[in-house]
Amino acid sequence: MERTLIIVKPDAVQRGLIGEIVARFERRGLRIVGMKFMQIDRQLASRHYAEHEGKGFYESLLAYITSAPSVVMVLEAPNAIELARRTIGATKPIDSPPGSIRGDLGVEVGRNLVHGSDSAESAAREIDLFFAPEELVNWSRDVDRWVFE
Ligand code: DAT
Ligand code: MG
Repeated sequence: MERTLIIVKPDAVQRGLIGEIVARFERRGLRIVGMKFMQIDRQLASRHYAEHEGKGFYESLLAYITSAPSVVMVLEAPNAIELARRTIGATKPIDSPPGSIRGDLGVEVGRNLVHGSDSAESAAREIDLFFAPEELVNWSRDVDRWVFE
């Protein structure tokens, strides 16, 4: 089992797309083990996006992610990180195929709706940033045997 951190970003929340986006991960079969509604502050945002510090888009990225509430969640499945990244699409909506979240719902890279961890190391780091261990629920679904082999 693998875990990944997903953020339904402020533009998606403002556009009323929380349900649409969560439903895509749910329908795909990923199991939700943590979820919260929060406004990310600058300190947390700068830690989350530390790898992008110094890049041209860094300041606008922090302004965007802190501008309004987000939904942050941890999803679980075999290969959850790659599954979620493919469900999300490419970084730029214009490069994202129809059927992906960014390909169906997005226009601009600075309003790309959703974040997903890009590696096992990032996932561990990001989950630890956003969730205390007791906020994550270890559980199984009755349907798991029809989703996971
Ligand atoms: P991803 O969100 O697909 O993992 P990333 O980690 O490379 O992409 O970048 C984080 C966010 O920063 C991305 O979702 C949008 C923004 N961003 C990335 N590259 C950008 C660029 N060239 N111009 C503007 N914003 C960019
Ligand atoms: Mg990234």
